[in-house]
Amino acid sequence: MRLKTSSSRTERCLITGFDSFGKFTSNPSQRIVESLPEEFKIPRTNLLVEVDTLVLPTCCKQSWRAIRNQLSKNRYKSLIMLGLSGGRSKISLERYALNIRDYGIPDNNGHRYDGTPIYKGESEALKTDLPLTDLRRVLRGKNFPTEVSNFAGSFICNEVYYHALRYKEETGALNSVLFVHVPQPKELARTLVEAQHINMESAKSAAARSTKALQLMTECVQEIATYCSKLS
Ligand code: PCA
Repeated sequence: MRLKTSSSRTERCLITGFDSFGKFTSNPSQRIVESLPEEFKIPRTNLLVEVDTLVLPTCCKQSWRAIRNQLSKNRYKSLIMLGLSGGRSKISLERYALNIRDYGIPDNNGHRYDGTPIYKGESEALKTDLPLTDLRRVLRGKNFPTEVSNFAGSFICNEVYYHALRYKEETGALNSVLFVHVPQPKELARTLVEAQHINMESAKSAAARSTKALQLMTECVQEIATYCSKLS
């Protein structure tokens, strides 16, 4: 049940993850969205954030269709999309989406593209207007290992990001749009151990460390939703 006091202001946020794809048997972005609370209050404010989530099929057609359909149902202030980037060791705030489909592997429905535009004749790249270096400062200040990335790849994550930034430009409907690539929990755990992160002290086994890393990513996503919800 969603609770609301009369003096609180509510901001809606849509947060999406992807199902497993390619050689990956699970996708941390899915596990993160499944662990997020339905709503949370931002401390020391009267702001309540309502969180809707979607787990998207890793398919060029179905993924954006599902997001657009959900966007048409409610007035969202923020759209935060998550996806796995296998090779990374930190949480990446993506700055750009490219107008390109250049898949190294087929998507989950067998679609494959080799360097074709998503929208013919449109901008080569779109950029989020969120102040990413400030967001990174805030997140690092809370001990989340975060980086700004200038390349979201050329597969489905890049593609939904391009669609979403274009949708924001065309409709003006969203205040914030951001794509966040997350690492594998065990990679983030390694980063946290190397940084002697306080969260890792009590985790003795590799499995316990991965669980902690996943929890930390979920908290980080909540911080990103907080940041976006506070922006005017
Ligand atoms: N990562 C892929 C697609 C789904 C996901 O989680 C990507 O980076 O495009």
